[in-house]
Amino acid sequence: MNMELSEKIPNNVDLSSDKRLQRALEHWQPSFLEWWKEMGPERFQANEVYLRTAISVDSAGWAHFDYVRMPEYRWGIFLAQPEAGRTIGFGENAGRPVWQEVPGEYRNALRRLIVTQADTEPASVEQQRRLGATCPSLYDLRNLFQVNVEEGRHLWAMVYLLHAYFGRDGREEAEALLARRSGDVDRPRILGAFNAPIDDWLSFFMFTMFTDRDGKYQLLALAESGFDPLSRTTRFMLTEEAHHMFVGETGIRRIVQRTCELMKGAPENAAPDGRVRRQGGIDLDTLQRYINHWYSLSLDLFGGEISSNAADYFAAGLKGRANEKKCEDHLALRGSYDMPVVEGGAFAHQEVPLRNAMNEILRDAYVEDNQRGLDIWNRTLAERGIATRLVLPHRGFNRRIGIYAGLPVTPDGTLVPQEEWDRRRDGWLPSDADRAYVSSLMQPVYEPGKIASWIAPPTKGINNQPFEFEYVRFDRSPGSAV
Ligand code: BYC
Repeated sequence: MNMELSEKIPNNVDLSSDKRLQRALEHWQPSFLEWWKEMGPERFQANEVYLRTAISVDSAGWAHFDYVRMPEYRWGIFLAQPEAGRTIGFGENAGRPVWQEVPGEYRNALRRLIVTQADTEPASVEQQRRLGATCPSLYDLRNLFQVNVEEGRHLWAMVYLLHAYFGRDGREEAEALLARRSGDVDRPRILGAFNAPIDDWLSFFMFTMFTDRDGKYQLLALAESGFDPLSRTTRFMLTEEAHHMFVGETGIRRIVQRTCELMKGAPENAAPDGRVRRQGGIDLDTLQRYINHWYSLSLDLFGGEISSNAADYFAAGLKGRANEKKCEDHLALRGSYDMPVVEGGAFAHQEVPLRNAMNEILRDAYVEDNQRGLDIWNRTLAERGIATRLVLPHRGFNRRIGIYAGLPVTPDGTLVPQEEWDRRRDGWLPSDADRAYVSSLMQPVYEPGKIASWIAPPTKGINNQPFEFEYVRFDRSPGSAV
């Protein structure tokens, strides 16, 4: 499987042997670039950015680092190596050879899964397009752009599948992916969490921690797919996704570290918030409210707890569990899922057939993974002698999708009267005042080696470069714009 890196569209799918497909994608490419220039990062398209680019799909070192102007990034089509003799791993078709073409009876379901996944990629770039104006350091600015170009590449990955396997309606879907806009009333992005702008860096780090992690779990489930091209493309996407969560997890950890420094000397957590804010930091209460918001929003992205769609996807062998190989019963016909449901105003238990609980099983793995991140942040607090701990709110808190949607559940999982929930809301979720405060902190720092007041520098830089490295080059001549 050669990497064709010098081609107009870099790829490892031997694109030049299929002239029709190559032409169709070369036709889509200028539309993509137009979209990128219109909806991609504002202002920084001409700057050279120290980015990594895929040069091989092997697990050992696929990344090549160099200065690139974003519109010249080598977006391409890269699939993980095929596994010889791979068979479908779960559902009614388990044990049969994987599909190399779309099976007719699953065409609509597969297209829908691919389009939903694809739609999130450009949506996130659109949401984040203004963040460059307020970056806390050049290191962070570079990480933002790395995330953005890779989301662009993930769009390419899905568009390749649509073009190569879904004929005319695939091509139409690919066009539509460039026509929808995050937050647009008439043509919004498909999933809720991808329609609100991300205008401050605290939200960006929360997004890359919690929302990108949903991406990880959806990709893990699709990597199990019996449709082999989908499995192979998502497997490679996962290698890129890891950096996005690193950005979120370490970003928040650095904020926690800075907050601890500002709390130093405060009697054990005694009303430290005023003190932290007075020094230009982000207090732990505010951090907790942002966690509550972004975590609950991201939980919604897994779909309903009890879902016949998910059961159908599983039965067909299209979308599995994360790491299906480690599960015992690949038919998922035995046993049931003990689902906490709300009945008559109180929590009760319902036995749900396993296949109908697939969204929830995936969400379970996601929750556990998030907890590992919180444990790391809490270690930072403990090591610095701070007694407060950051926590994940209850799954029923602040939900808009699924069986808990709209229920007045508190972060600790108590059902309270709606008016009480409304009254206490600003203690649990970012208030207008919180947002205004966080927004007031967002002053850009573009000098190498400098950093904003509310976040600590990273312990090491990118690709063994120091923090002081010029990760984004500016024309510093007098009179030049950024
Ligand atoms: N918002 O059975 P249900 C990422 C709809 S993120 C709006 O509960 P299902 C990334 C649903 O369409 C990962 N609508 O749900 C992260 C259905 O509509 P119909 C993206 C929603 O179908 C950061 C109805 O409710 N990947 O990669 O089992 C940066 C009932 O459906 C929502 C994927 O999403 C919602 N949140 O599951 C960049 C993977 N949830 O049929 C990138 C592909 C549900 O009544 N998608 N609905 O009209 C899927 O696997 C599934 O479509 C979902 C929903 C998990 C999203």
